[in-house]
Order: sequence, then C-alpha cells, then structure tokens
Amino acid sequence: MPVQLTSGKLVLSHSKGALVEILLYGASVISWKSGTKRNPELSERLFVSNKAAVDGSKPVRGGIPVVFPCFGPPTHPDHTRLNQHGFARHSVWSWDGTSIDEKDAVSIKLTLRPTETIPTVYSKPFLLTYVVTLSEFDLKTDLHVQNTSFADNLEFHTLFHNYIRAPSTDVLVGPLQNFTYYDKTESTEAGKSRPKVEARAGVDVKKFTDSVYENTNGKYEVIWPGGGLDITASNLKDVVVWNPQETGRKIGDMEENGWENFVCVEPGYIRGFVNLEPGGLWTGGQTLSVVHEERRLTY
Ligand code: TA6
Repeated sequence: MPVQLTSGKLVLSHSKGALVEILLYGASVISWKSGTKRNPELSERLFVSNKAAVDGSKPVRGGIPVVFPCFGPPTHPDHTRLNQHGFARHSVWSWDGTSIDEKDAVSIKLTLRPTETIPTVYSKPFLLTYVVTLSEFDLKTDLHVQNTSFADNLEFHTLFHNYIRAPSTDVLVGPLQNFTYYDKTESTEAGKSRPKVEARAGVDVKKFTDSVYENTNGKYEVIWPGGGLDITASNLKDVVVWNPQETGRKIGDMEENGWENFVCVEPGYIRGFVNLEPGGLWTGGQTLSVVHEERRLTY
C-alpha cells in the first residue's frame, strides 16, 4: 500500500523501497528512509530526538517541522499571541488527497484551516496546503499559502526546519560564501545581530551555530565523510543553519548528546514578510535528495 494512515500517522512507501512517515499533528515529517543509486540499503536521513513527543502533546523535536506564520519569537502585530515558530507545527492537519505519478512518486496533500484553537490566537483567514512527495531518492515538500480574505493582505514567514541526520563535528553546509548572514548566537544590546558576509564556502557547526543567511541561491549541499544530501529550495530566499552543541542540554526534549547527530538546514522566507494580496496564492518548496552518497569533504 503506497499510503497508510494509522493512529494519526501517514506512512508513504515508494515501489523501490523508500519510506516516509508524517504525523497529521503539525504535518510533521518524522522519518525519511532512502537508499541511494550506489547503495540500495535504506538509511534514516532525518534526526528525531528520542525524547521527542510524537503524541501530539508538543511540537516534534526533529524531522521537518513546518514553521508558519512566524519564525522565531513573533515580531508582527498579527502574531503577538503566537508561540515561537507559529501554530502550523502544533496544529492537527487534515489528509486531503493522495496521488502517484508515472515514476511511482507518491504524494499526499494535507490542509490546515483556521479551525479549533487557531482563531483564539490568530485572526487572519487562510488556507494552507502542504504537499509531500516521496520519490526513489528524493523527498519534496511544498507549502501553498492561500489568502482567503477578500479585503486584507496576509503577511507571514515560513520555513522548513529540517533536522538532517549527520555527524555534527564533521558536517559542512554550503556553498554559502559571500552571502549576508546574521549570527543569532551573538547577543547584542539591541537584541539584533549585525549583518556579516560569510567568508567560508562550507560552514561547519563544530560550535554552537545559529546563523540566518538571506537572499541565497537556494541550493545547498550538506556533506560529511561518506555521506551527504542536496537541498534545493524554491521561492525560499533565506536559510538557517543551526546546531546547539552543548547548549542543547538546556532543551528539555533533546536527547543526551543529540546535537552530535544532526545539523538543521532550514530553507525559509524569514527576513521580511511575504505579503500576499487578498485571494492570492503563494508557494514555497524544497527537494531533499540523496541521489549521491559519497562526497568529497571539500569545496
Ligand atoms: O531555527 C533555529 C532556531 O530558531 C533556534 O534559534 C532554536 O530556537 C531552534 O530554532 C529550535 O526552536 P524550537 O522552538 O523548536 O525549540
């Protein structure tokens, strides 16, 4: 069965073996297992903390959390009553359709409308449609945002908070050279970090890293000795690279030393807000690909 729903979790199976698991809670991808062209053996490509809640009690610590309508602590007047990273990752989505294409790629569609608790903290009308597509070596996630108001614009951030399974002491993310970034690990009196220009082609996360790159080219390689994957983003002009390292001890649902086993590479639109006119439709997406496994650890 290409798609099965069991206790609020969808399992997508590709005919060549790849698997992905998605919770209706938060539309959270919590597992992606894939082989590669050279090695058909399935490997888990994402990190989920063994202390993560996957029962819908709180956002999942790992996988691919969907961030909408605000990234980080709210800064927009429409978002003042929201938690960090918005409500999409802790709302229950509806399964709204399935399709299989001529190459056996399996897609599911999830939707979220302002029902239940959302209107108590957010007054703007919207319709979110999240499409997850599993191919033999790729995982694609697309978020479609519809402004269902007839009168008001809709302003939002959105981001895919990917926890990529990788040895954080050896991983490199790039090419990011010459892009402007903001180092959130720097505490400045204004609470805002100054813009810097990345001098490195490949960025490591050997120390606590929380960097917001803006206006990049949307193509990223995440590589480590013996492994790696590509991320291609569309309509997501920014990217965050995050790993807490030892500060992860302060994160309640972070497993012991979990920070040694992932890097977050998070394509998004978070510097400035998307401004969607009444009735407008906006789409941002990404494709994670493991079609190459062996990579040189140099740029
Ligand atoms: O994307 C990086 C970040 O904004 C970090 O600053 C850190 O807060 C991380 O997200 C995790 O946030 P969370 O709300 O999931 O604990």
